[in-house]
Amino acid sequence: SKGPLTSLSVDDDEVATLTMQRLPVNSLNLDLLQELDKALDEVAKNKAKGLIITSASPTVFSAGLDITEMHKPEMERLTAFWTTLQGFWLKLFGAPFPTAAAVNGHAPAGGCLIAMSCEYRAMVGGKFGIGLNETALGIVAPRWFMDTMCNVIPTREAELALTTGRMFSVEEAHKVGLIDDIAKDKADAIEKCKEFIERFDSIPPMARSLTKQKFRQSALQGLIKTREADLAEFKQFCLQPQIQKAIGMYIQMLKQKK
Ligand code: CO8
Repeated sequence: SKGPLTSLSVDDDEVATLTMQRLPVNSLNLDLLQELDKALDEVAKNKAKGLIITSASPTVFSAGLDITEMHKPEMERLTAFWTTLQGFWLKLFGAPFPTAAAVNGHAPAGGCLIAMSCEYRAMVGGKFGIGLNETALGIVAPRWFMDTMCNVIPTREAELALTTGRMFSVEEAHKVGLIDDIAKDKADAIEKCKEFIERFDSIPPMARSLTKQKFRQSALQGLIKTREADLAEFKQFCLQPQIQKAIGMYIQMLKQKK
């Protein structure tokens, strides 16, 4: 009964919009990650001028990784899950075309990672949170999550945010530079993203993209060179009995919240 988990459209100005629609919370399971990854190939192939990522939910951009993928996992699927996340991040963070996130709701953990991997973020004002909260859940974000945050906010702020598992309010995120603009609503967020992308209209694309690559090269290489070890570390961490127990309890907690 699962339809497409994303939709991709391109407007008259050749700006592509990728909408995550795995409701209710766009938690990133293997299937959604695979679709997101394919969508990036599609955008590159169609030579869109830039990409905006947003959500079909009015309150959640993405709840981050689907925790159920990490609970009592089947080994082959767990490997595919993490490998797909790595590959998707490499493609998004290193995308040659301009990327922007219209963050129209909560963006914890993996949701924040997607937003931070883009070059620009407009977040809709409201009682939403954005941040890497892994530490608060007793899990350790991989080095490349940290590098992604350090590309957006100062290292000292990133270290403090990660060690405390801090979720930023929209205003706090704006103040520290984790988001670039606060939008009135989703349409305004998309408009702001489009304005960002169109700033490059008069810049030669090749020079633009090579410049971006140089800024991001060390973070990208950091994962490319350690991909196997990163996967092994993730699997080993995930399978520890006390981590399995913590994940199980967290799933229960989320379910009982209402
Ligand atoms: N994974 C799976 N299911 C989820 C997740 C998730 N991340 N988040 C929410 N759900 C489920 C809930 O259990 C609930 O299910 P059900 O309907 O069966 O009860 C349903 O989605 C709706 O959730 P809520 O009622 O909580 O929805 P709200 O709109 O009230 O709140 C939030 C939305 C704010 C997004 C809230 O759901 C939330 O805080 N979710 C958890 C976010 C989170 O902590 N994510 C961390 C994921 S870990 C990660 O991304 C990086 C891990 C790095 C790995 C490193 C290992 C070494």
